[in-house]
Amino acid sequence: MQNKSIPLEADALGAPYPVIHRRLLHWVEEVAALCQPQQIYWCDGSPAEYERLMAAMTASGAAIRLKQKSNSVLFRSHPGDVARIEDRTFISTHHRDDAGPTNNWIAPDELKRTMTGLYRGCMAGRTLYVIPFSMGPIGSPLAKIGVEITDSAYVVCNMHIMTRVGRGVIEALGADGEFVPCLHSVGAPLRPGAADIVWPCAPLEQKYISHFPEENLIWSYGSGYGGNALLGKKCFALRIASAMARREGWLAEHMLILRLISPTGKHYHIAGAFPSACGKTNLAMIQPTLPGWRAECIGDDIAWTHIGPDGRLYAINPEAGFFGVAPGTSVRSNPMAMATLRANTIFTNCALTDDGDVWWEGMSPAPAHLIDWQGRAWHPGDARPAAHPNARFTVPAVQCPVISPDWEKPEGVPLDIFIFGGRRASVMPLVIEAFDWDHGVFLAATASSETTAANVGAVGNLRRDPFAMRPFCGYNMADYFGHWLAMGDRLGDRAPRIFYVNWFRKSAAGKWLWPGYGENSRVLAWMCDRLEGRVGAQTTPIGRLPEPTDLDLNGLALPTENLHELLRVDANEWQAELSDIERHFTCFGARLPERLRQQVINLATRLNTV
Ligand code: OXD
Ligand code: MN
Repeated sequence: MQNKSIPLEADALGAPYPVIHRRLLHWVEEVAALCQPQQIYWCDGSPAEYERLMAAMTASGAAIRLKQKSNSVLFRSHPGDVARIEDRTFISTHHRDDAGPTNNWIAPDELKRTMTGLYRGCMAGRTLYVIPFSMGPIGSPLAKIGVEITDSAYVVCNMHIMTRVGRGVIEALGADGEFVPCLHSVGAPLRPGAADIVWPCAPLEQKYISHFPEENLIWSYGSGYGGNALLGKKCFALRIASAMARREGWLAEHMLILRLISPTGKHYHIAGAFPSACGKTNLAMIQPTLPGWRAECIGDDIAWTHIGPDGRLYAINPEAGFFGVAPGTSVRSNPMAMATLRANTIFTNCALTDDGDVWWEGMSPAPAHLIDWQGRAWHPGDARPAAHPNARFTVPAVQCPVISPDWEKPEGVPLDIFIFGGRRASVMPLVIEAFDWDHGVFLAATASSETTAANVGAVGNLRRDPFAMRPFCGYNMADYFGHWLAMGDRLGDRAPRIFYVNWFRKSAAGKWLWPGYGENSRVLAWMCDRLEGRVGAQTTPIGRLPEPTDLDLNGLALPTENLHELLRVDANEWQAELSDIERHFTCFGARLPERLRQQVINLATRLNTV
């Protein structure tokens, strides 16, 4: 370590670069006094720093170097620390109603008291790392700064990839710039002389992922898993940022951003919200199969959007890397992701091959022997998966072969289309075009999806996941719907067009009806052609759908009955859906915007008049 053991009382707490921000220095001092680390280390974000930390983690056995991928490593987490934990995630506001019915709530005083008790002495024997980071390119008018304190070198290395870390951020902060303090500890103090374990963390009941949106503050304790520990991502860029965005008149969304380029060279910018592990990364890196169409990736998980000087909505990807789900990623499903992962990647909870590479379910036929994600021998046919279903890769976005040359444009890209969706085996057709903005907000507010392994809990249960933001909205979801309606009013006729998709509909025999992946470009092209008024649609009670002949299916051997089923709107199924939507909205009580109540009435009327 370069700036090793530094006494806590040292001026400026041992930062290797000038820090003139008194509030930041005070906060670091305060946290150090509470958490009692052995030393403090200020990150500079340099490749040398990454290499030193990785070398130390490799030497300790926490990281395994991969022989087949340059500068890449595999980590294996504790088996109880593999995913986000929504049950242990809190939005702590003074009034419970301000967190709303979709969030867990504990009053700030009580939560801080409990967590202060946990933080006391929690970094004993460990290093306190200070990570100054920027969400968005440093200096972009849309970027925001955070400082994460953590006792995990794994977190530091992941933050290097996922955000812009270091000295430049401290310079941008100056003496009194705004930053979001993000405090993280794995919650596993080391007694003097005790050996560390490979993946330190705290038991489930001591894990807390806490947000104080009224003071832009994040406290996370007990988990080293990405979504709980890389605090720039879900905690800052979604939960805290969504609350900031409402106050300041913009949107922080769980969305990929892509640029689709038509055969005539016209650019369409599309932002798409899908729940975790529902194919955002695949769509973000889509390779269109439709002749002449091309796509560039701008982001795969988060979009911050602002109304620009021309009245249009502009989006940036605040992240610098991809923290993607590995299982299911293959040369067929996402060749661009596979190419992105060729080097400089942190893999977590993947299986290890005998020749020193990673493997996961869905990548290729299983090798005859592997070491599974828990370090045990594995053979094809074993009952348990070799990689954890939520195994992840962390990789720099710039390595993506189809990253857009404009992905770091400080002012962002102007959005033409919003897509919402989820994973549903039935009921929801392949694509719906909203009648107007309010109807689009209604489609998004009632989005539903089967749960995935990205959260600890049951997989495959259908739940409403409004805007794919249920786990990430930092305030009352009913107010969030209202904010979207208000943004639509401000955007007027410059608002992006809204669509809803479902790539995951199945036949009665349980087979996928739509091939997905690159073929999704056919649906995207229909959307773009709708914008241009070049292609038709049929009006149904639930929105506008393509007629079978409106989709360009040239070269795709799609059975006619599949297409029919993909575009079928079943009146009985939709009556049941309507009742479920009414139940879903009930939990928001009087806070639900009247305009969404009206949408329910409109849908009921349309269903009853067919
Ligand atoms: C993610 C998630 O990691 O949504 O992006 O869980
Ligand atoms: Mn996500």
